[in-house]
Amino acid sequence: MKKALITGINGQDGSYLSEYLIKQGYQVHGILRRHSVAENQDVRIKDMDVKTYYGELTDEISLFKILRKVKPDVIYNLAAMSHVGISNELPIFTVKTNSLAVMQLLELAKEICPEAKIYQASSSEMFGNSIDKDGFQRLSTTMNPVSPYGCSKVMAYNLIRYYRNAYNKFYCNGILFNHESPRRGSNFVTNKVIKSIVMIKKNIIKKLELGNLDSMRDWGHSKDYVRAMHLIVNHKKADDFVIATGETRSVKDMVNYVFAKLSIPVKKHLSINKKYFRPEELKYLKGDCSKAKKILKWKPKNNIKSLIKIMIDAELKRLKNI
Ligand code: G4F
Repeated sequence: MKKALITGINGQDGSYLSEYLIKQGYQVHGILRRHSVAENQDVRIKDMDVKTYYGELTDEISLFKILRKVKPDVIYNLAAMSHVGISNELPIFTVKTNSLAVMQLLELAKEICPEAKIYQASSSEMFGNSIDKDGFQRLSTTMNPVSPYGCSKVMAYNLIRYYRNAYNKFYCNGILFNHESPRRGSNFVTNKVIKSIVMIKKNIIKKLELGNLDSMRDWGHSKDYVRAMHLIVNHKKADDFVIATGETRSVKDMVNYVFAKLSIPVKKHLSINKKYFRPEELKYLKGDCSKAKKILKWKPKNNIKSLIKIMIDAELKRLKNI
């Protein structure tokens, strides 16, 4: 049985990837960060057949011990300080976790499991406000990040490419555009909007407070994107790929759509709070995933409308069960 090690296994992507890899016949191992609320420690993976270890990417000793114990065939590095807004409050921690820790991981893997393939969770946030003339971002688009998070991910992206070339390793980047699901953290905009509007519908809360409504995002479903991760790692050549839907919508359109779907008037229930604005906003993302379509034969099964439906239904079900 092949062994996969997932950092960030209890995250949205880590949990979907675990399910997917188990179905593909992998033995799945994962690193769990200690959480002060014990119930939240492994909340997304608690019923899955995975082996977990307490660890922390910035704690190189824990990483060393886990790599030596598991000796993985493939490592999916999904752990990160993943909230762009919060990276402005925690810039040093963001860089330690998202960049320096990746270098530690690469150095340790080189010594302990030199044959292991590595997948790095790279991000469309790396492009910042660069857009090609045709309105897309792709591998050749200049990286011009506009947040500590974006900067930290550019470093990790380059480290993967450097180690791949310098040491002839099977290390790859998936540049994933925004991807959501019912398992998304509720401080990311899609899940915040959907949870709040469903709760307004149920008379549990009265208002939804948001920040910048003008930014545009290319939103896909996390389940589709973990499928792409596996394809990237199993392609015959180590390479980097953009994973996106190729469609973009403004936050405002997404919010209006969810309000309309639940037949609630927007004006009465939506307000803007400056505290959710970022020092510099990434205004527009639309990914060109034609390389993944052509080479990996990957394409997303969901679009923004099917994704929103899945997320609304899941939230309605969750509220019914509590
Ligand atoms: O949902 P978001 O927080 O996602 P963001 O910043 O695009 O980052 C996500 O996608 C990246 C890929 O491009 C990942 F790398 C990253 O880890 C993360 O998964 O915000 C989306 C947009 C932003 O423009 C934000 O300013 O929504 C805007 N927004 C407006 N009001 C808000 C809010 N975002 C959040 N989180 N909360 C608000 O109240």
